Amino acid sequence: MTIIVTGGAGFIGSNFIFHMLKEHPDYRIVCIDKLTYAGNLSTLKNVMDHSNFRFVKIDICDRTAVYRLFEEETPDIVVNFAAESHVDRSIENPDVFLQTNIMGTAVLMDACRKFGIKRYHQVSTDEVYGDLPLDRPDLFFTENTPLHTSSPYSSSKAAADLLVLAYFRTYLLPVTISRCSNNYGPYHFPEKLIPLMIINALADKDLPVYGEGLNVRDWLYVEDHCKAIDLIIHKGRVGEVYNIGGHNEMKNIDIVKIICKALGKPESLIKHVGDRKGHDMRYAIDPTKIHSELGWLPDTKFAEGIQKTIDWYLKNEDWWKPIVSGEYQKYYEEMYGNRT
Ligand code: NAD
Ligand code: TDX
Repeated sequence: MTIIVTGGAGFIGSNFIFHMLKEHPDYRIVCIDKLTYAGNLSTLKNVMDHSNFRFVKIDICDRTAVYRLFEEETPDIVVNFAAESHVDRSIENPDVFLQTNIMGTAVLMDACRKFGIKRYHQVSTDEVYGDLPLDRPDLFFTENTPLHTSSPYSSSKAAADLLVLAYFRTYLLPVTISRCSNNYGPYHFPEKLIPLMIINALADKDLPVYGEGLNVRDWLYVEDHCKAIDLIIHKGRVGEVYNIGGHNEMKNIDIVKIICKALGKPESLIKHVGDRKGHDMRYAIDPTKIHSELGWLPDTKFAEGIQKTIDWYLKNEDWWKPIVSGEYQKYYEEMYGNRT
């Protein structure tokens, strides 16, 4: 079995590669990644020499390079994690989101049609459903919730999802889609809420909470997401969408306070800053389908997962220090410098 994993030098893709090499030692895993600012080869250093692993630097929008690789590798399965993934960046510059998230998905699926494939899996997000009101805790996203996006990022992911379903219906491409809630864990790029707060708190820097911090996200430990995708590509029904989430809704401000407490830092570091444009209020997944059809349930409780994550950042400064010292400084200054 050969699996192409796109975006495997990023946060979730790399965790998925580690999971698959451990759980399926006889599978060949081929990672393709453009190595954008979010892709980091040092993340993959422990598997680079693994006999069943290959890394190739490819942009998924580069049709010639993608076709050449498919011809060489004749993959059985493709799992597409590659994407521009940060909502704030999509608000500043939507263009690259449309290119990678939509056109890149089309190129990959065209390659799947041309060379044949057992399964194409699209890693999508709960953000395609838009948001839920804070005063209706009884409401959850199901797979039948209409797509109703807020940001250029979520719109590009929703467009890709529709394209994937169109390739299933029109060309009978054997596809599946998963829509997961917010992930956290090791190798999470420090532009995202949890790693940003851990790293700023460690340096006694301001902790920039957007608006009042009352927005709710439904957090899932990354390993549980990887297990769910492993199940879907083996046992999921083609043409189906599976929501992934563990009923772990939390307000942003509470997450930041938990991080302060765990690191012994004062809450006075918290600084309320200007809100994100079009900021989604609440995400909450109903995971009934994946639980009842595939038997998936998350294994890691938030209290355990956040401690493991904090410990990982404490022990792995050599991974994140080079990231936050380079281009990231410029990004941080532009994104947060004038945010009042
Ligand atoms: P990430 O930004 O950490 O990693 C993205 C990876 O894709 C990077 O390695 C980057 O170099 C690569 N990439 C970007 N453009 C590329 C291109 N044109 N060609 C090849 N590679 C390219 O993202 P992540 O958080 O690991 O998210 C992975 C996937 O999961 C995305 O599709 C995202 O939409 C989805 N998702 C993320 C979350 C979350 O909480 N992080 C939740 C649900 C779904
Ligand atoms: O500095 C910050 N301050 C802050 O208050 C940052 C970076 C974020 N926030 C808030 C915005 C959100 O309400 O925290 C919440 C989480 O923000 P992000 O970490 O940027 O994640 P989110 O926008 O929820 O999107 C994430 O989950 C769904 C991923 O980045 C997406 O790729 C995924 O699809």
